[in-house]
Amino acid sequence: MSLLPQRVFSGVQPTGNLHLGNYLGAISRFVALQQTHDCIYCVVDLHAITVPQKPSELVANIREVTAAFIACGVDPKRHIIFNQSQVAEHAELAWIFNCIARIGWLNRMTQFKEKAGKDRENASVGLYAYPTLMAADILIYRATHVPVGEDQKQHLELARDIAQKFNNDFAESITAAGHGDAFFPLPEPLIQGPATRVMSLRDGAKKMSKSDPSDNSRINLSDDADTIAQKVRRAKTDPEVLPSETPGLAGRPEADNLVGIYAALADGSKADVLREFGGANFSSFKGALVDLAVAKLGPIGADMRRLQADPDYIDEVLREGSRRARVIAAENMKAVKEIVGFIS
Ligand code: AQP
Repeated sequence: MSLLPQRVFSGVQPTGNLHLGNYLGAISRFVALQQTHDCIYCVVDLHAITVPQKPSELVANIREVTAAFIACGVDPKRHIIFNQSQVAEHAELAWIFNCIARIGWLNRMTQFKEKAGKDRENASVGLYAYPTLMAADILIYRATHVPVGEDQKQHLELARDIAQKFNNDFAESITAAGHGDAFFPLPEPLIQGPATRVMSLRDGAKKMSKSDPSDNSRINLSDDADTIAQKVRRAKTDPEVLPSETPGLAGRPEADNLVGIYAALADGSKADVLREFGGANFSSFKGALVDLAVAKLGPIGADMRRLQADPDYIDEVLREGSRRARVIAAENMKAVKEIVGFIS
């Protein structure tokens, strides 16, 4: 294997309603990894148009995600923040990966099945091919680690399969071009912490999601303190008190979810939370959760609003990040073209 430096890549779709799940499952992890890795964080706008988007809303949503990255603590000077459509190599490599990935592999993707629903014939080709573009997003930087929520695990496995098949199919050419016996690393998912799958506040069996028609199902990063308090107080629970140990959360999805959210916001574990709140009823636990959520998310929301009021600054961050991303992507794309046998 060639020895590649460790590099982190991840992305968030600019599809509006950025929520606590996106923060705890992904963006808060992005922030932590900055201390130990070179990081590239992408606003994946090409993915957003796999379902219809209004152009004016898409522009605002791209700026919202960028503002969220910065407000949560990603440093655009030390690391790279950019939007995907400014680096054409993502789409270029995705085409090559469309020719590597097998239809049978894509047919197994559960996110496509869920998002396309019953009207599958009418879903866009882009929605179906989404995972090959995601593999290209990661591998165009030869990234080694990808922080994501639980729901992206299957897509990451597909990215690894694509990298492996590319390395196998072109093994001779890879070696001849001086890249050792593998050009792409097999990217590792980093699915970490007590809130890798934050559930809806209205239904403990459903993932908290941007597209849930009920705004009460999620805490948006843009919610003010009163709204956060109202949503937490109205969150579905069960009639029991909180258990003192984690096995007591089994079969209690809503309780498990709120305890996981508290643990992640407090930078602790579910066991820590239950040590403190075991035996408490939900009204007192929810009171503590409101205080913690407002203390953590309030400043992020305020900073996002401040940043979004200065679109020129945000656009400059994206331009500069894209310029730096393009340097890495162009070099890797040049090597891929040589490996595949294109003249350039
Ligand atoms: N509920 C969640 N819990 C933990 N992590 C989550 N992520 C999303 N939802 C949760 C993680 O956030 C990152 C960015 O997600 P995305 O913007 O690419 O899109 P998504 O997963 O499709 O987000 P939604 O909210 O679920 O959107 P819709 O409603 O359109 O399906 C990813 O790392 C994801 O794992």
